[in-house]
Amino acid sequence: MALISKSTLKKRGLDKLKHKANELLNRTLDQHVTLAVTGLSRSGKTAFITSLVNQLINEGNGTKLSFFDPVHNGNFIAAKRVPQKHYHVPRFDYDSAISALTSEPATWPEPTHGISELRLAIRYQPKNSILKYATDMATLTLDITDYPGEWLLDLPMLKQTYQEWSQQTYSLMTSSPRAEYSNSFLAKLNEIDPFACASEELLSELAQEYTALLHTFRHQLGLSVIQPGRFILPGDLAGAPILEFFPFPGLDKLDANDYQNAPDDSFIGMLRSRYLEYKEQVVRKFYREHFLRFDRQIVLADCLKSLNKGKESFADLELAMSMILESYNYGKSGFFSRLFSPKIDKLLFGATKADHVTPEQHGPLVALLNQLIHQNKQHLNYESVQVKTLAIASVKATQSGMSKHKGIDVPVIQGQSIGHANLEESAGIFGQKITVFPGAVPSQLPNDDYWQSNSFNFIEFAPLSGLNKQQCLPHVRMDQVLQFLLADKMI
Ligand SMILES: Nc1nc2c(ncn2[C@@H]2O[C@H](COP(=O)(O)OP(=O)(O)OP(=O)(O)O)[C@@H](O)[C@H]2O)c(=O)[nH]1
Ligand SMILES: [Mg+2]
Repeated sequence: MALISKSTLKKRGLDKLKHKANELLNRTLDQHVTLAVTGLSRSGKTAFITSLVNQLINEGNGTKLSFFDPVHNGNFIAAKRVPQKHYHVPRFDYDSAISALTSEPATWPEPTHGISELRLAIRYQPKNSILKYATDMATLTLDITDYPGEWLLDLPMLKQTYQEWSQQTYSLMTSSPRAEYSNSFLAKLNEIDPFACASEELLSELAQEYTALLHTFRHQLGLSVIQPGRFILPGDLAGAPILEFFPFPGLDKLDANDYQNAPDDSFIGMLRSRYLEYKEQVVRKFYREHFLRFDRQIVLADCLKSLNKGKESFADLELAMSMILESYNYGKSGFFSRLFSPKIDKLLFGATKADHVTPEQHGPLVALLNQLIHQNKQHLNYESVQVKTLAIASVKATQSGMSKHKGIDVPVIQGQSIGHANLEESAGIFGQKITVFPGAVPSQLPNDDYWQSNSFNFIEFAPLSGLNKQQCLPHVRMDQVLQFLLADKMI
């Protein structure tokens, strides 16, 4: 048996001690950010997270993150996926999304329907902070959560009684463009005696009809104000009786005492108690279990699709944005601060799919999104939440250039069409490589004159072909997104 000298033993002991000290140091020095990504359905959340992860894990492989200081200054080392923190939350399916985008032919990732999570460990070399004296490699743990913006639309319900919510929803359902679709449902409700003993079967049937209407508002009319948000994106609550209620007309005309004393098994009693239960078990629970954990938030908005759908769709997006922003409006006097105390310190608004318009339209697109969030944004600034707005394309699907039209140079984009946002106009352009000037984005909230004299030619494009998993996806301003959301944690 070989003898180990005293000095070797001493050295081993010292190494062990050093390793332990380093480990301890790293544990205390390591940074952590919980980043939440939200936006209404189809706003581009999955594409965004996929691109963000792809840019970070492939850094160095043809990456173009010039505006992200850790990369620009050379202190970014590497990023990798690591097991997520919360095992009860579904995993964000990066592999399927990146496989779709890099397959031949390339396709967009499938729609998702609830909350999901992914964790990245980002290694970097501290250069400026106090960390540089202690260690030459630190880790930023980034937890990313994807959740539907529709869930934020429910927040205002927390301060409404069932009666108030019914009245507000009823007035939406009896105005254009919802009225035409809601008439027959509302006529059925008018036939019901609110104090009669409730039939669970009928309640469930009517709730399904109401849910179908919400789907029509969202997908056919392109509207954004959908309440309750879980009805169209139920997650694991699909089919649960807590999602079986709906607004009831004429509650303001009932005798207040009769309404208050309506028994729990009456029609109105049952609707009311499910509404209260929904607020407690679904809305409040989401804020308590998830929202309060978030450090930073990006809200994605597809302004172009709403512009393309027309005046009513755009007005509805405006209303939805103001409802969503209530969740961030938690200054000292805000309604939200009385319920919860969130800790978000940076809030980014992204106008997505900016590659659908020519580059000189990005300025107006940002200006337009700024207008949409204007009032709230000022309030948030005042309350020291740092806010920024950017026009981005998570996965750039077009090339931009110039083309001659009647002897004049016009900016154009080129890509492979997968259809037109207005379905009836899709025929004939499917799968074709097309070159278009899709239209000018108004930099102000559009007025009636705009809607009469302008049209927007928004075409959906397939992802570019020939993309590779080990390379960075083409993008617009994802580096600026990373700079705003992460750079200050990596100095
Ligand atoms: N051209 C272009 N299209 C995009 C981009 N991001 C998203 N899209 C389009 O928008 C669609 C929806 O994107 P997703 O990322 O699935 O949106 P989502 O918000 O996750 O949608 P849900 O999961 O249904 O809520 C895609 O299928 C693409 O057609 C982008 O950067 N550029
Ligand atoms: Mg999704």
